[in-house]
Amino acid sequence: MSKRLWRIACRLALPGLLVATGTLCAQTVPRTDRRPARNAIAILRPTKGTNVKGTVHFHESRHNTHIFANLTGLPPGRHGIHIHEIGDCSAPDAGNDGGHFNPQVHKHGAPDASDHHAGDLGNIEADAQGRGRLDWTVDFLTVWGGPNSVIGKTVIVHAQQDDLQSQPDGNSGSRLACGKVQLKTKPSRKGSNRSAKTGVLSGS
Ligand SMILES: [Cu+2]
Ligand SMILES: [Zn+2]
Repeated sequence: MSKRLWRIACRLALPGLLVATGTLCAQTVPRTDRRPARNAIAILRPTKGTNVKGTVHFHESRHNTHIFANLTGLPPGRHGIHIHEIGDCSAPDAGNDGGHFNPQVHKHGAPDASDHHAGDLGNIEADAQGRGRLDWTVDFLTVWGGPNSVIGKTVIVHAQQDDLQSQPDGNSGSRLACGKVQLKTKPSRKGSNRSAKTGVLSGS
Protein backbone atom coordinates (compact mmCIF):
# COMPACT_ATOMS: atom_id res chain seq x y z
CA MET A 1 0.00 0.00 0.00
CA SER A 2 1.28 3.47 -0.81
CA LYS A 3 2.24 5.98 1.88
CA ARG A 4 -0.71 8.15 0.91
CA LEU A 5 -3.18 5.29 1.30
CA TRP A 6 -1.64 4.41 4.67
CA ARG A 7 -2.11 7.95 5.86
CA ILE A 8 -5.77 7.87 4.86
CA ALA A 9 -6.22 4.45 6.48
CA CYS A 10 -4.59 5.67 9.67
CA ARG A 11 -6.78 8.75 9.80
CA LEU A 12 -9.95 6.70 9.24
CA ALA A 13 -9.05 3.84 11.58
CA LEU A 14 -11.88 2.97 13.96
CA PRO A 15 -11.07 3.08 17.69
CA GLY A 16 -11.01 -0.71 17.87
CA LEU A 17 -8.45 -0.90 15.13
CA LEU A 18 -6.21 1.84 16.48
CA VAL A 19 -4.15 -0.45 18.67
CA ALA A 20 -3.58 -2.89 15.81
CA THR A 21 -2.70 -0.19 13.29
CA GLY A 22 -0.90 2.12 15.68
CA THR A 23 2.58 0.76 15.15
CA LEU A 24 2.35 0.69 11.37
CA CYS A 25 0.77 4.13 11.29
CA ALA A 26 3.51 5.54 13.49
CA GLN A 27 6.15 4.14 11.14
CA THR A 28 4.40 5.27 7.98
CA VAL A 29 3.26 8.78 8.73
CA PRO A 30 6.16 11.21 8.46
CA ARG A 31 7.16 12.73 11.77
CA THR A 32 6.62 16.46 11.94
CA ASP A 33 7.89 17.02 15.49
CA ARG A 34 11.51 16.18 14.80
CA ARG A 35 13.86 18.88 16.05
CA PRO A 36 16.91 19.90 14.01
CA ALA A 37 20.29 18.55 15.02
CA ARG A 38 21.67 20.57 17.88
CA ASN A 39 25.23 19.45 18.21
CA ALA A 40 28.32 21.57 17.86
CA ILE A 41 32.06 21.09 18.20
CA ALA A 42 35.09 23.28 18.74
CA ILE A 43 38.45 21.82 17.76
CA LEU A 44 41.03 23.59 19.88
CA ARG A 45 44.50 24.19 18.48
CA PRO A 46 47.59 25.46 20.29
CA THR A 47 48.48 29.11 20.29
CA LYS A 48 52.10 30.01 19.56
CA GLY A 49 54.49 28.25 21.92
CA THR A 50 52.01 25.84 23.51
CA ASN A 51 51.06 22.23 22.91
CA VAL A 52 47.47 22.40 24.14
CA LYS A 53 44.79 20.88 21.93
CA GLY A 54 41.57 18.92 22.05
CA THR A 55 37.84 19.10 21.48
CA VAL A 56 34.81 20.62 23.13
CA HIS A 57 31.42 19.09 22.27
CA PHE A 58 28.06 20.78 22.78
CA HIS A 59 24.80 18.89 22.77
CA GLU A 60 21.58 20.82 23.23
CA SER A 61 18.56 18.96 24.53
CA ARG A 62 15.13 20.29 25.36
CA HIS A 63 16.05 22.10 28.59
CA ASN A 64 19.82 22.48 28.69
CA THR A 65 23.14 22.06 26.93
CA HIS A 66 25.70 19.41 27.75
CA ILE A 67 29.33 20.49 27.32
CA PHE A 68 32.11 17.93 27.19
CA ALA A 69 35.74 19.05 26.88
CA ASN A 70 38.72 16.77 26.39
CA LEU A 71 42.13 18.45 26.22
CA THR A 72 45.79 17.43 26.25
CA GLY A 73 49.13 19.21 26.62
CA LEU A 74 48.06 21.36 29.57
CA PRO A 75 50.35 22.30 32.42
CA PRO A 76 49.01 20.38 35.45
CA GLY A 77 46.51 22.34 37.51
CA ARG A 78 43.49 24.52 36.92
CA HIS A 79 42.96 26.66 33.83
CA GLY A 80 40.24 29.15 33.00
CA ILE A 81 37.98 28.05 30.14
CA HIS A 82 35.53 30.40 28.47
CA ILE A 83 33.48 31.08 25.39
CA HIS A 84 34.74 34.27 23.76
CA GLU A 85 32.51 36.31 21.52
CA ILE A 86 34.42 36.57 18.23
CA GLY A 87 35.12 33.43 16.21
CA ASP A 88 38.68 34.28 15.25
CA CYS A 89 41.66 32.14 16.26
CA SER A 90 43.96 33.53 13.57
CA ALA A 91 46.29 35.59 15.76
CA PRO A 92 49.33 33.72 17.14
CA ASP A 93 48.12 34.47 20.68
CA ALA A 94 44.41 34.16 19.74
CA GLY A 95 44.05 37.73 20.92
CA ASN A 96 41.40 38.71 18.35
CA ASP A 97 38.55 36.81 19.94
CA GLY A 98 36.97 39.68 21.87
CA GLY A 99 35.99 39.43 25.47
CA HIS A 100 33.92 36.79 27.19
CA PHE A 101 30.65 35.99 25.43
CA ASN A 102 28.24 38.23 27.31
CA PRO A 103 24.96 38.83 25.45
CA GLN A 104 23.06 39.85 28.61
CA VAL A 105 25.76 42.24 29.91
CA HIS A 106 26.54 40.51 33.19
CA LYS A 107 29.69 40.62 35.29
CA HIS A 108 32.33 37.92 35.14
CA GLY A 109 31.83 35.11 37.64
CA ALA A 110 31.58 31.43 38.36
CA PRO A 111 29.23 29.51 36.07
CA ASP A 112 27.06 28.54 39.04
CA ALA A 113 26.97 32.07 40.50
CA SER A 114 23.87 34.24 40.19
CA ASP A 115 25.77 36.71 37.98
CA HIS A 116 28.22 35.65 35.29
CA HIS A 117 28.90 35.95 31.58
CA ALA A 118 27.19 33.38 29.36
CA GLY A 119 30.71 32.40 28.28
CA ASP A 120 31.98 31.66 31.79
CA LEU A 121 32.70 27.95 32.11
CA GLY A 122 34.98 28.21 35.16
CA ASN A 123 38.10 26.07 35.19
CA ILE A 124 39.30 22.84 33.67
CA GLU A 125 41.73 20.83 35.79
CA ALA A 126 44.65 19.02 34.17
CA ASP A 127 46.24 15.94 35.71
CA ALA A 128 49.98 15.21 35.94
CA GLN A 129 49.97 14.00 32.33
CA GLY A 130 48.41 17.25 31.12
CA ARG A 131 44.99 15.80 30.39
CA GLY A 132 41.98 17.88 31.30
CA ARG A 133 38.30 17.00 31.08
CA LEU A 134 35.18 18.94 31.79
CA ASP A 135 31.62 17.66 31.77
CA TRP A 136 28.99 20.27 32.51
CA THR A 137 25.30 20.68 31.83
CA VAL A 138 24.23 24.33 31.69
CA ASP A 139 21.00 26.19 31.01
CA PHE A 140 22.55 29.48 29.88
CA LEU A 141 23.91 28.43 26.47
CA THR A 142 22.21 27.06 23.38
CA VAL A 143 23.68 25.40 20.34
CA TRP A 144 21.28 26.82 17.82
CA GLY A 145 19.10 29.89 17.97
CA GLY A 146 18.63 32.75 20.39
CA PRO A 147 21.15 35.27 21.67
CA ASN A 148 23.08 32.66 23.69
CA SER A 149 23.97 30.36 20.80
CA VAL A 150 27.60 29.19 20.84
CA ILE A 151 27.85 28.83 17.04
CA GLY A 152 30.58 31.05 15.60
CA LYS A 153 32.07 31.85 19.01
CA THR A 154 35.42 30.55 20.28
CA VAL A 155 36.41 28.31 23.16
CA ILE A 156 39.55 29.55 24.90
CA VAL A 157 41.69 27.77 27.49
CA HIS A 158 43.96 30.00 29.56
CA ALA A 159 47.36 29.70 31.21
CA GLN A 160 46.11 30.64 34.67
CA GLN A 161 43.29 29.65 36.92
CA ASP A 162 40.13 31.74 36.61
CA ASP A 163 39.65 33.29 40.07
CA LEU A 164 35.92 33.59 39.27
CA GLN A 165 35.86 37.16 40.65
CA SER A 166 38.24 39.57 38.93
CA GLN A 167 36.71 41.73 36.21
CA PRO A 168 36.38 41.36 33.35
CA ASP A 169 38.02 37.97 32.81
CA GLY A 170 38.92 36.24 36.08
CA ASN A 171 42.59 37.17 35.69
CA SER A 172 43.23 33.93 33.87
CA GLY A 173 46.20 35.05 31.82
CA SER A 174 47.27 34.28 28.27
CA ARG A 175 45.51 31.95 25.86
CA LEU A 176 46.88 28.41 25.45
CA ALA A 177 44.43 27.10 22.86
CA CYS A 178 41.60 28.38 20.71
CA GLY A 179 38.82 26.74 18.72
CA LYS A 180 35.85 28.11 16.82
CA VAL A 181 32.49 26.49 17.58
CA GLN A 182 30.84 24.97 14.53
CA LEU A 183 27.53 23.24 14.00
CA LYS A 184 27.69 19.48 13.71
CA THR A 185 25.06 17.36 12.06
CA LYS A 186 25.71 14.08 13.82
CA PRO A 187 24.92 13.57 17.52
CA SER A 188 27.90 13.95 19.80
CA ARG A 189 29.39 10.90 21.48
CA LYS A 190 28.08 10.72 25.01
CA GLY A 191 28.94 8.79 28.14
CA SER A 192 32.58 8.38 27.22
CA ASN A 193 33.83 10.03 30.38
CA ARG A 194 32.99 8.60 33.76
CA SER A 195 35.62 10.37 35.84
CA ALA A 196 35.23 13.97 34.75
CA LYS A 197 33.87 16.67 36.97
CA THR A 198 30.13 16.65 36.46
CA GLY A 199 27.41 19.03 37.50
CA VAL A 200 24.33 20.97 36.48
CA LEU A 201 24.86 24.71 36.36
CA SER A 202 22.33 27.46 36.11
CA GLY A 203 22.15 31.20 36.32
CA SER A 204 22.80 34.16 34.03
CU1 LIG B 1 38.77 33.51 28.37
ZN1 LIG C 1 33.61 36.02 32.05
